[in-house]
Amino acid sequence: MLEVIAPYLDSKVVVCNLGIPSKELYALTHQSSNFYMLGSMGMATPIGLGISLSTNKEVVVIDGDGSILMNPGTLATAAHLNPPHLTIFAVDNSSYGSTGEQPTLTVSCVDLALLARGCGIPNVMKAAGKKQLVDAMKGPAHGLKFIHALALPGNAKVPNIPLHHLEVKKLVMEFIAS
Ligand SMILES: Cc1ncc(C[n+]2csc(CCOP(=O)(O)OP(=O)(O)O)c2C)c(N)n1
Repeated sequence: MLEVIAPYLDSKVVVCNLGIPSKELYALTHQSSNFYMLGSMGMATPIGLGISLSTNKEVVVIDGDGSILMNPGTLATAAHLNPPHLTIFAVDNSSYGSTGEQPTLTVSCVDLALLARGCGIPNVMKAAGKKQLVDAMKGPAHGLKFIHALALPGNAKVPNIPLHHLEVKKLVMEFIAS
């Protein structure tokens, strides 16, 4: 799935969920503005929100269903603060993919798009398949966006990221300040 949206991440600050998604993003399309989350499950969207409130640059958060469900109140905070250049791309593979594909509650009772709408996020899109994912990434140009991206469970085989976390932080901060 990330390979479909990779062309739309160019020159944006990208805050990526921990585990396999970050490794996949690094392997696909590394850039100095990619913040690869390490360890802090549930913190990709809060960190992306904080960054988007302090810069005019476009910010994309790549989050996961398990992580969002750990910290769902952040969606309400994002809606309330309503930063104009933030996209939350929620990869919903209905599982904690990075730790062995244990099912999350999106299998049974939670619809992340409805959750985002209920929290007050103005632009909420559900996307499955290449065309819908691309359309969702392309527009609308302005305003807080939440893309509920439906994915099948299963991980790409990707190596570890050969960067120290402090180096990652430094590069992202330099990009934001540039
Ligand atoms: C507080 C905390 N609990 C558990 C973990 C272990 N952990 C790391 S990634 C992950 C799964 C994340 O699932 P999801 O957000 O759905 O993303 P996916 O891996 O499926 O892409 C878990 C449970 C952690 N890092 N921190």
